[in-house]
Amino acid sequence: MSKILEGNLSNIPWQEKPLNFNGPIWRHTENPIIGRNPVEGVARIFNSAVMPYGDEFIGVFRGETINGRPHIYLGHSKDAVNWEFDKEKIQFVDEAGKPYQPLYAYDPRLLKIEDTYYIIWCGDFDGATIGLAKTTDFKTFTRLENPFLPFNRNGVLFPKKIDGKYLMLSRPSDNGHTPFGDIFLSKSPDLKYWGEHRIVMQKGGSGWWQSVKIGCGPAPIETDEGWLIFYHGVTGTCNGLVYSMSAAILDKDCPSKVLYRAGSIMLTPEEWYEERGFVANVIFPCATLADAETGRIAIYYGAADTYVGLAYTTIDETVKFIKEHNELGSIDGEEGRL
Ligand code: BMA
Repeated sequence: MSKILEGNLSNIPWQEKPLNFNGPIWRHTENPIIGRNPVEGVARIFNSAVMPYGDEFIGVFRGETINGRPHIYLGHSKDAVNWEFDKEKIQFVDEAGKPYQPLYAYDPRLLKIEDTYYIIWCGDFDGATIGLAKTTDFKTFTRLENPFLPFNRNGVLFPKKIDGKYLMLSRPSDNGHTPFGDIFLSKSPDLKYWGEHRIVMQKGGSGWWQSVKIGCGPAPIETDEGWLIFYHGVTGTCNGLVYSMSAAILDKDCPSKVLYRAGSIMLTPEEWYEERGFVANVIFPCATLADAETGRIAIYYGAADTYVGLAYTTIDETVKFIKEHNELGSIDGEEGRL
């Protein structure tokens, strides 16, 4: 039996694994939970992140506006399944309180470190890179310095400092649809100056599903095995890229070291809302809600760059799958300093 170390969340969405279903992750039966045209002026919501907030839930949502640019919208929910969205995108300010709006912002992640919530996204800085903002009340959103130079995507902060430092996973990339990409770790004493960069894991492996690139998904979950990360892996076909999801466990104290990594897919596009949409064949996880007491994990993922899907697993199912399919790449088990 494996354990999630923190956070009892008895009210997260949950459905039991269907009988005769063999996979480690099963879909919510009423998927997609967010359909097309969810808000006036927003054509699609996908690749989004949610968190508990008080007795309810809050989320930051990638809203693709009707002129094609993505921005981040705030959403509220009592049950984390049915969501209501603000009509206006989130308005960011700088540390002096002046408006400081990203030109675009996509694939947000959301997490809490100590008493502060952080939103991380991919935005413009003369090219795509990671944007970062903080809030304590979900009313004022203060943008911080951009952590990295372009080009970078899939920035994900750890929910806890290690040895007094903030940690961020990211995926250095290019100015297009990036035909490469590995996951790196960087550290910061203050969320402003980033360094001590390490490589965590590379694309590839004996399977082909993660042969083009990989990128971290939801914020890491602290477990008694180490840090559990769900991540996307991308393969190339003659009809374009296919995004699937799997998971790995990183060392508790030195998370650039991979302890176990599934060499096979946990969830891949199979349903109509994953195979059909603005970009077909995409499963792109950005958030989880986890309950330490029961070990239940609800996973939120973007489907076909068009919808939000919800899926379920447990810490035991996930750890068992990772260990049974364990396949470490050549540098995975190292600290990654090279
Ligand atoms: C990636 C990102 C994601 C998107 C995916 C599939 O490069 O832009 O936002 O879901 O491509 O189109």
